[in-house]
Amino acid sequence: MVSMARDHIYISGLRTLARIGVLPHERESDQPLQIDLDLEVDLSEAGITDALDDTANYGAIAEAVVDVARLSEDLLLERLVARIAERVLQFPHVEVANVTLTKLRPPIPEDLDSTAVRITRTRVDMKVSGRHRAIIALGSNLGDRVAYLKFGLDRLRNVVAQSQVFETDPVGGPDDQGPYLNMVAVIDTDLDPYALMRRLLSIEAEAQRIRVVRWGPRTLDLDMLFYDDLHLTSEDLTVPHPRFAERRFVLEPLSEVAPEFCPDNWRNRLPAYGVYPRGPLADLTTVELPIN
Ligand code: A4P
Ligand code: MG
Repeated sequence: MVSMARDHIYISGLRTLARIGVLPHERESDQPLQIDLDLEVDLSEAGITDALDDTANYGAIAEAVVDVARLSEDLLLERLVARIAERVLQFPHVEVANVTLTKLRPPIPEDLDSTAVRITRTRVDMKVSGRHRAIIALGSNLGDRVAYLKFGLDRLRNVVAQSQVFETDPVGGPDDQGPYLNMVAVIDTDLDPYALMRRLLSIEAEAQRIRVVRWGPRTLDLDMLFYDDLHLTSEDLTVPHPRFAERRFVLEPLSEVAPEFCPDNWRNRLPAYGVYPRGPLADLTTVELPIN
């Protein structure tokens, strides 16, 4: 079974002075705090592109977090730590923020080293969601096709709607190609269309690495059908996908999640060929499905 990679960026031992606390003397002078961040970020793209835009910039995050603490007038660590998490989640690519906030010299008589609070917040908790909506077609005709579709959906993240799975006769390509499983997913994303295309290609590359098949058909094909209402034609990317309107294996699942994007009268206009509904992906566990 394919598992989802969770990557981390750590920012440890970030120290600053801040006005925090409920006691009278704590309201009058700053005291030392330590901030430790454990951020979940998808680093697979930056691992390929070597581009700072494809990761979370830890220098900028550290600076922003220290600013939040320095300007604090909060009474409780709980309040300040929540505001720090919120600020961190505003940075692109950060999916989950684990934030520990430590009072290095807590004003209590007992003999102790420090006191700390630790919280975990996600983009969903903070209602920071992608500002764009994209529709992705998934296809697989090699190996454990169900597992590849599940892997693709896992890695796409922020899936807001998904069609059922269709088993479909291959269109074009070599004669001896096996049947495909096809489906369509609607996702929220904060990536621009080019970055999203790079993400799709890197997910495809990861899927192909799972089973070593040389020169074989694809384990996972991810096509960007739509990105908001954008129309774009360039060397690397054409949106809407140039061939979506001619393909029953795309339109059947698309009609379940976004019928408004299907061309008029497509069911009557397109030649009939094998597209067989197989039910929701979550219900499919078989490695290879029969064609009928
Ligand atoms: N590219 C440009 N625009 C896009 C876009 N909107 N979405 C570029 C995805 N890719 C886009 O794609 C080649 C390049 O197209 C990418 O590097 C990207 O920069 P690819 O996926 O490597 O090429 P491909 O998929 O082998 O070729 P093509 O012509 O795109 O094929 P399709 O359209 O993806 O069709 N039969 C059934 N039953 N089910 C299928 O899923 N799929 C195909 C492949 C053929 N027959 C099928 C199925
Ligand atoms: Mg393709």
